[in-house]
Amino acid sequence: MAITNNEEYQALVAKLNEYAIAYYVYDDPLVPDASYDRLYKDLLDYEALHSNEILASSPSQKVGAGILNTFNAVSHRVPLLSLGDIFSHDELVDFNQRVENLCQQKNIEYCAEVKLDGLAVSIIYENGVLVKAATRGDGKVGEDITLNVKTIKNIPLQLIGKDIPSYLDVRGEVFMPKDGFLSYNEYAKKTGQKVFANPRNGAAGSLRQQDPKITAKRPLAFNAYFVGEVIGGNLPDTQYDRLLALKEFGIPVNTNIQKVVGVSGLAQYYEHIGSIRNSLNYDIDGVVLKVNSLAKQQELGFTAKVPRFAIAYKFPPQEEITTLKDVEFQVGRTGAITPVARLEPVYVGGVTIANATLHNEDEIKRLQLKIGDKVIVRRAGDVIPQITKALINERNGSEKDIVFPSTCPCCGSYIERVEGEAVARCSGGLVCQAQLIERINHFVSRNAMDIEGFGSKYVEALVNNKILTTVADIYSLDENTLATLLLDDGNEERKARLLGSVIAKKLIKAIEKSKHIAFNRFIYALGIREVGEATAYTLASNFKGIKELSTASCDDLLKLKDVGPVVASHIVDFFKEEHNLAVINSLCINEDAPLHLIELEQESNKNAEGSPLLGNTYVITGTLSSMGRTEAKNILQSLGAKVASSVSKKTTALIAGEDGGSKLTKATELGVEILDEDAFLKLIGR
Ligand code: D41
Repeated sequence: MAITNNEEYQALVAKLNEYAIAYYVYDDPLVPDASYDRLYKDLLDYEALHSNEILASSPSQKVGAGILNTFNAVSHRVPLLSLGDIFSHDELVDFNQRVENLCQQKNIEYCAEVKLDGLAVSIIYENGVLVKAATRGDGKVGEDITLNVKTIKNIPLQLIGKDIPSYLDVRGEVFMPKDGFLSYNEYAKKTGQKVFANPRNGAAGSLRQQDPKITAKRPLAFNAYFVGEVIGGNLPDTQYDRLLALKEFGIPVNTNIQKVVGVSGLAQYYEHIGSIRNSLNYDIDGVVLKVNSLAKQQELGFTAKVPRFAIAYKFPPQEEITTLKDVEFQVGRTGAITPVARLEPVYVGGVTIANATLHNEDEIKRLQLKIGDKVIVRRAGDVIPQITKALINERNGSEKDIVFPSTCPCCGSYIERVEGEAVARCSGGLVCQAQLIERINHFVSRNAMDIEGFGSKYVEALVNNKILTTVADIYSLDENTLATLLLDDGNEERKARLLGSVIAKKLIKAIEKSKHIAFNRFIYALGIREVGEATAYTLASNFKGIKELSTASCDDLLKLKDVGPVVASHIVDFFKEEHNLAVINSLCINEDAPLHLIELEQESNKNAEGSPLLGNTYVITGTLSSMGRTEAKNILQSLGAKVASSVSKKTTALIAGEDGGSKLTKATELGVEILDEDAFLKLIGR
């Protein structure tokens, strides 16, 4: 029964949407699959001939249209809050007590929900049509994932029912059901694609696709749990009834929601959900408890980040017993040597675990671990699995000691362990390949050498192709090498692409620009352990150049304020290492060295009155783009100023980064001088 005109077409779209809601949301199909398929084919036939009439709410739009090159930022009109969490009955009692006190009422009614382990999203419907969907992001600004969300089967593109609001912001969780996760992984294994470690990663990875057609093929689902904002219509005034109202509109809501009263009701719900947890077709990591009355919710309000009217009551982490087969040692990107446990694979909370981190040598000693031991592994949500206990009584005598290596498994350099520190590190500094990418990333970063456009993607490619073997190699890069370098842009669907000559030109220019650099920035760029920007600044203000600094003794360094014995020894050790010196020589000492370091005014030359900022008091607010607030505070203090946390009449000036907030208002009221970031940088002589 082919359709012939737009009126019939619109009716068919509405009908198919209703069928889809009955099937996916109510789990109660109105027609057999074959009938749906026939009607759907009619729809496609019509759309093929009338592409200008295709409705945004047509089910055909669910297969994934368009391509996302980047995910645009979306500002949430009403922020997406996070949830506070609790782990025990005592904390539950406290939570309820607080609510009772603030509402001055006993026997509070709650809406109890399962806590889905997925990703929070906001979906906007205007006059019943899905127009926008965004990730939570930082709560204020998320990413536009509309095209991807539209492909999720149980999300209606068009709402049904009466009294549909003109504007509706639905909050909920996108997740990957367990059955879909398992069958997707089967398929991925067969076709040589990446398998997901758990359903949550599956959901995250699928939502982050740039091609919605890929998202469309992933088994995702959505459950609504809150109304962020509503205009028009008349939604009920309790959380529970609102969720039912959403369901009336065709929006999927979890079936395990329940109204309960008081601590006993909450505790019973928690126990009940805990007991059916494994039989559910989705991962949950606890329950979410919300004061049911919206009026009370408003009365209770929010703390800085989380609502007072709701809490996540999490389940304890899950544990299993398995065997420790071996321990291997990995070199991290910062040189940290981490022991990794290889385990007899074991199923814990729906995920097979074959590896666990052991953190460091102390942890191995604390656990009294031996290879061959039976161990307890624990998985807590998304956290890396851990070994919590060795079952020492179960030993049979064949267990072997774990031997910590004395040299780096990557570069063979000596492994150092600083007294009082748990982490062992490769001393290979600027030469160890395992650390190189991280080192170069830091070296080129904004507050260091500030080589603009030198993204980590390029660094990785250049290191992997052995074009960069130390940071010094940056200055012998040429445009051709860069331009012809094959780069994988990380998109799983696209082939590696050529780094265009445009980017290469820009990069060469940026590298050129970095050749004249203030000494303090260069020191910071070297990535000496625990030498941040403030310490680098102190060093540059007390040593004329790299030669003076590199030959300074611990005693020389200890004379400087805010250089303690640990930092001093890191600095001395760094300049003792010959590999490091060779790199520094070729960067700025040898005759043809590329860098020209700009000397800072020396502390010893500054006027006898001491620092120019002595006696001044500053307050810092907002986000500075050139450094963190702590860094800014350290620098001000190193110049003799005080840094206070709130604005008063005594404040010399307020240093205001982006998004200043209430301190900015206060300073304006009090007539306190306000310095923007540029003025601040000038003040500290940058
Ligand atoms: O199932 C969930 N993961 C869930 C998350 C839920 N059932 N309810 C939630 N309610 C909220 C408030 C009360 C703040 C609207 C939440 C979340 N928030 C949430 N999820 C991630 C961040 C916040």
